[in-house]
Amino acid sequence: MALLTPDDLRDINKQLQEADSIVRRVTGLDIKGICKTLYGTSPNSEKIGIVPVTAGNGIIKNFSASLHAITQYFGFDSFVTDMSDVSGYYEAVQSGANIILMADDHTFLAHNLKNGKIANNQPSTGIIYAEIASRNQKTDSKDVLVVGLGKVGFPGAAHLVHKGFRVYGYDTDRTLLEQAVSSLGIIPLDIESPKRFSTFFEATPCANTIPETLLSENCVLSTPGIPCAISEELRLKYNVQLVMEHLGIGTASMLYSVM
Ligand code: NAD
Ligand code: 2YH
Repeated sequence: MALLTPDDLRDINKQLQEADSIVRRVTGLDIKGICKTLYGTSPNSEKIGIVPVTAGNGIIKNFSASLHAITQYFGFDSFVTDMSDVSGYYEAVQSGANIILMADDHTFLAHNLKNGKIANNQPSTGIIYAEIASRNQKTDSKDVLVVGLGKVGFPGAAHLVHKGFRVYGYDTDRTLLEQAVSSLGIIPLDIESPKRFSTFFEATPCANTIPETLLSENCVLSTPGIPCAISEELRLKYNVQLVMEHLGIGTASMLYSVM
């Protein structure tokens, strides 16, 4: 699993502001508005405890600080514990946290201690990026292409199917693609006879996963995938409306889903 790097998290406030502005342009709602309509929840004085975790590859410089900045950006009361791991968890609860945010190399979770709800970053991220794609205001087409059907992509594809979209899918892993076709009823993308899409949801850890032959002018690409699915050259050539941010949108989705 790809780990975030301190570089991915540089200027997180600027990344969030830019993401908010493009999400507004594409959907007519800001990130908070998307979360509210998606989950039907709103913050209600929750206090968030962010616990650094040293397991596996250890602390990622800027990770906890970025979660702090993200939670503050979305208007939550939050703090980072001085201690890490189990001691940090104890400190968070003792200091009055109702929601715990913590991540190791495999799982990034939000756990609401008041109502017991728990969220995993991967499906939460997939669902919100898919929701943003589904709200592309520039098209009436119900066709959407999902590239990458892993732990983020599959739940996003399922969300789009559930919302009534005609979902085309592609994954280099044939088994995952076949599973998505049989369990969700998505249409496997025919690489031999490409079709142009106005809406894309991409969730892979690879660059250049969307070839030029699929792009249409002013299309929306909603992607949590790192690195970016298209080159800067293609983005400019097709005026692609790119929603891509490294941590905040997925974290907001987790938090609103556990309220
Ligand atoms: P995953 O490994 O579970 O799934 C990735 C899928 O992409 C795999 O099924 C793989 O076969 C497929 N794939 C790889 N190359 C491909 C290609 N060229 N064309 C089509 N499919 C291809 O990973 P994941 O947990 O779903 O994460 C996906 C990406 O999302 C990663 O880059 C991860 O770092 C990123 N991510 C970002 C955020 C965020 O907030 N921005 C949150 C979670 C994950
Ligand atoms: O970045 C990650 C993993 N890819 C899991 C997230 C799922 N998308 N984990 C962050 C690890 C943070 C570290 N343990 C810390 O600083 O607390």
